[in-house]
Amino acid sequence: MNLLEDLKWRGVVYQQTDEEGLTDLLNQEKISLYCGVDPTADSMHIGHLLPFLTLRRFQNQGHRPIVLVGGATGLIGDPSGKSEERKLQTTEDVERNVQGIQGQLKRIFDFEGENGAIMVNNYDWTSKLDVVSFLRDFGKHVGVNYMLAKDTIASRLETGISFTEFTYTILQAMDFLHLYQNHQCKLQIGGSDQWGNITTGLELIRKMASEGSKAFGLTIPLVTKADGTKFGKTEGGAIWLDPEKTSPYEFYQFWINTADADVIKYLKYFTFLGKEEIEALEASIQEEAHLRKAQKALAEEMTRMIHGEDALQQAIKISAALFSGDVKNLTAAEIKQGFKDVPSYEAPAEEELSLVELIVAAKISPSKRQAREDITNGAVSINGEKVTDTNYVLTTADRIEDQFTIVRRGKKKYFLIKY
Ligand code: 383
Repeated sequence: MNLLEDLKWRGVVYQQTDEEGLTDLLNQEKISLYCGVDPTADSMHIGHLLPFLTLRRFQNQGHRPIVLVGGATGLIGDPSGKSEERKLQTTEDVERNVQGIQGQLKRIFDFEGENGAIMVNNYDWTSKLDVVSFLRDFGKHVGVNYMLAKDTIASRLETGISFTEFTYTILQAMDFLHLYQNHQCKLQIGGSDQWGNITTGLELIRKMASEGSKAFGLTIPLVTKADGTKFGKTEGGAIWLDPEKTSPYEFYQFWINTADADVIKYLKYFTFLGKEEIEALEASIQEEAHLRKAQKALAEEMTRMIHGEDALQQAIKISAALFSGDVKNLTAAEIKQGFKDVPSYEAPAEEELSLVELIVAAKISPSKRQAREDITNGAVSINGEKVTDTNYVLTTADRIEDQFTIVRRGKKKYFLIKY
């Protein structure tokens, strides 16, 4: 399977501007190609991953990826896919966000060697341009009627669009032209929402670059879920790549919880596992779905890729401890990750605390009577060990690293006591 065949098998090709031409080009030479992201937050989320992982697949086949962070475009705001005008970000916010996102992208690509990745920021060439040159050198080549016909602009004509956002597509087109002229970049890839911006770039290259110049665009489908809900969102919001925003354990849990109906598609989209491995996992869903081998493979590949091997092993350890109830060997750092969404209670400073009083104060049981009953029934455990003595007194020995006591009531209800 060559690269484009592999991409098609994975289902990551949505639209191409010239399929035959690109196929020929890739058969003939190793190219440079790019994908961009705007610094609208200080971290990317998993909605950004697919285009960049696709870019990485090109690198694995010897092509050179150019990773663009939009320090300039982030100050303007892409109207694509947005039904309302965006709020302008401050320059300080954008600068901070550029740093965060560049750090994450650095980990996805290989910057060494013959086809080492290049990281660029469009602020470097856009900010130097004066308004007269912009209008004369670039604006003159892009027809307003051509722009108005773009879905992303047309869809905003009723609700309104500022001149600022209207102009956005020209800025992205200037990037493609700049990279074409300075880095021989011949292909831009992006999500399907980027089709309009990518084709404006091709238009500008056709008009402004030297004769015989030719560039290409390829878009990647929107990631969907079989049940129709939005991919990448949980009750807690987006799944971020930043471990401070979404812990590696939560990240691992997100992928582990993928439905059988989606998991093969996601293995193809997001992992670098090959056809045979993925087909074997597909067979295991038919034959032994309860083992959830495909989900485990997906969660492991993704957590290792984004957070590294140690964080993956921690996530597996936390998941196993929470599943079995055997939580006593968790470290305080692991507890912080695994019990983020669990109700917690700030314990008073005393060294000794009566268990009955504590579980009432922490609202684990509604009354002292109920608390005693729960304890005698064997429904309460401390750090994974059942306690049936209603006179039990918690001491510092019950604190994990002096910071936490884990209380469980019933089979699955966890509470965290903090000191
Ligand atoms: C800016 C300047 C360029 C090329 C691209 C850009 C960014 C682009 C954009 N992309 C989205 C973003 O930044 O707004 N105008 O959030 C998302 N991308 C990728 C992919 C996606 C798109 O970063 O579909 C999802 O992740 O293209 O929504 O010269």
